[in-house]
Amino acid sequence: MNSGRLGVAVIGAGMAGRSHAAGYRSATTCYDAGLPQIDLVAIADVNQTFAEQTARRFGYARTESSWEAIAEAPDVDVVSVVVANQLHREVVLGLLSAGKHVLCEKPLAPTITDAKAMVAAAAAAPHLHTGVGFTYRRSPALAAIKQRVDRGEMGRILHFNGHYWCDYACDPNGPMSWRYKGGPGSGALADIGSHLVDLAEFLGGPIESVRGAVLSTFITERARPVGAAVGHGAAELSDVMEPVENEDLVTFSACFASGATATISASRVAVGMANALGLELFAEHAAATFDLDRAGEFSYFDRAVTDETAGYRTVPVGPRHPYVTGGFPMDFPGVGYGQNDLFVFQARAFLEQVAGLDRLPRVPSFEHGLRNLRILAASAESARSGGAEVNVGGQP
Ligand code: SOE
Repeated sequence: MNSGRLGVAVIGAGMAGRSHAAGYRSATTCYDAGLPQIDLVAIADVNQTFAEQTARRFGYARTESSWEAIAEAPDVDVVSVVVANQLHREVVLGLLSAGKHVLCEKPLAPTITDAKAMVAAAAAAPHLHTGVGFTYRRSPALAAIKQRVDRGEMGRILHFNGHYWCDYACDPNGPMSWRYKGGPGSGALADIGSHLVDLAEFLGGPIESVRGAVLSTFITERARPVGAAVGHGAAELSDVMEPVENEDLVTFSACFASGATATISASRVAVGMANALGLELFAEHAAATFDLDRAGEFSYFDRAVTDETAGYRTVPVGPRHPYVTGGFPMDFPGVGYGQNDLFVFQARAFLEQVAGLDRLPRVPSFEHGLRNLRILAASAESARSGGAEVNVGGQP
């Protein structure tokens, strides 16, 4: 790496790949100077049409048709891996071997065995930065709630309740894609539940065990698309039906090491809820709630307020809160932001990490990604055993 320059590439030009590509481009303009020169070098995808559309749209210099071409590119230093979960291990290990810094999308891998190999490869290359793309922790509102937890102002955490409800799988005529492949726990639990599990630990600390899990699959087969299916999109369908191998809905409880409890539900069949993430955090002295549909604010209840103004109050996100000052062009209180901004803050944090600046919270490590998978595995195991309590540490 030339210390005065970082070359960036994104492998995968689907929905999330485009978000990473846009994030790196915007990361060069948010916050003050300090980053070295960032060159948007390449977008790689086996589908050259997708790669070219994304490269042109977000200003990347060229396209590649394979991850190997990115690994071999001397002008690439930082790579986002945004392909199907089943490909994460092969691609990430190849990039690390080629000396690239790697930000891998969540979940880290489809299996704990794969994730352990990725953790080992990262540990064997301590000069390279690696991380997992849990973007919701970049929400200024959630980061602000986390600050109050960490300062002890809320007191002992008692209960985290979270939901992440999508409806991308509601349509039985939705095409088969990688999201519907893999064993129990690789569906809604891995795809969207992994975000919620990350937020539960982000706010509540380590989760020790899972119990009462139920995995449900309502649409059991889907038609293979004629062409490529991108993200959650529709596609022309063939007449070949394939079995859905994982869950549409998951609910479970979890026990934090602190003694607190989490109640979690993740669904990809929550009709009408395209991307509804919300949580409530109840503690000894206070409580906080967040709704992604109103991402520019959070609500807060403080037991110390006993006069006639007692009650939940709406806190508009603003310059006092993380990521806002310098991150948004307009940074006054109540400024709105969306999910795409979270990819900007994530990209900025990773670029700063690689550049040795470290002014933003680091991206979660591969070890954290492995831990996240162990909790998902414990949830799937709890479901297999009729809701029995399963220790996270007990996962292989
Ligand atoms: C956030 O972008 C997210 O949860 C993705 O991580 C999932 O893969 C997608 O299915 C829904 O949106």
